[in-house]
Amino acid sequence: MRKNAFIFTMLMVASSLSAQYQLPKLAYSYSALEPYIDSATMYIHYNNHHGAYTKNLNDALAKYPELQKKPINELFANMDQIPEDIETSVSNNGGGYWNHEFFWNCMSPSKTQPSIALSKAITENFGSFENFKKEFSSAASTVFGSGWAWLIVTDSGKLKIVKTANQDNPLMDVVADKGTPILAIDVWEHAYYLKNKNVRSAYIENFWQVINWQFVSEKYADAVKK
Ligand code: MN3
Repeated sequence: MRKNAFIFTMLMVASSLSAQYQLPKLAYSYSALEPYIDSATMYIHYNNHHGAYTKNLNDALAKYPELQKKPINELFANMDQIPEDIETSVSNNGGGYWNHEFFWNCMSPSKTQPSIALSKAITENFGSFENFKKEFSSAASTVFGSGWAWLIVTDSGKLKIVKTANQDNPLMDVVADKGTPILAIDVWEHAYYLKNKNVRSAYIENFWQVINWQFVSEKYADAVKK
């Protein structure tokens, strides 16, 4: 593992010299979310999966310096302006790059609580926190195949639970339910198969134990300010 990690790091350093996007640092160790999220899954998910999305995004954009310079949110908001030959790569790898950084930030080994403003919004939109938990878990368990479940703030400032396929996200203008993400769960099998095998519901239940409510509350505050 150590030798591989070293080689991987050197490869990332080499490829990042001319590249805009770099694998963002994790705020906690691979084992920090144990026993809810296991360290083997964290290691592979972060280094291999997130690492590959980052590298492939840079490779796709290498041909188009003008796109390389744009903030990724701008690319997501104007997917029809992406050249056809890299359109799929930008949604898969650009999405994979952004979604995973967001997802790591949605989790924390520290116990946190939703802010008063977010708690109030959850009760207003979903009736109760328990009901919100039920609806979010149900969305996450019913994503067919690979994808994500999200809690977003819509343009009208409402909270909404939505799902996306593959690495699409609610910032992309091509998805059905657009908005500002404030919470996400990755329900690709690579996110849970090592620990939970085919039992996605066990993984979802564990996710509730590690949600970084401080981060989610900050995202909520930013989104309603807009
Ligand atoms: Mn993933």
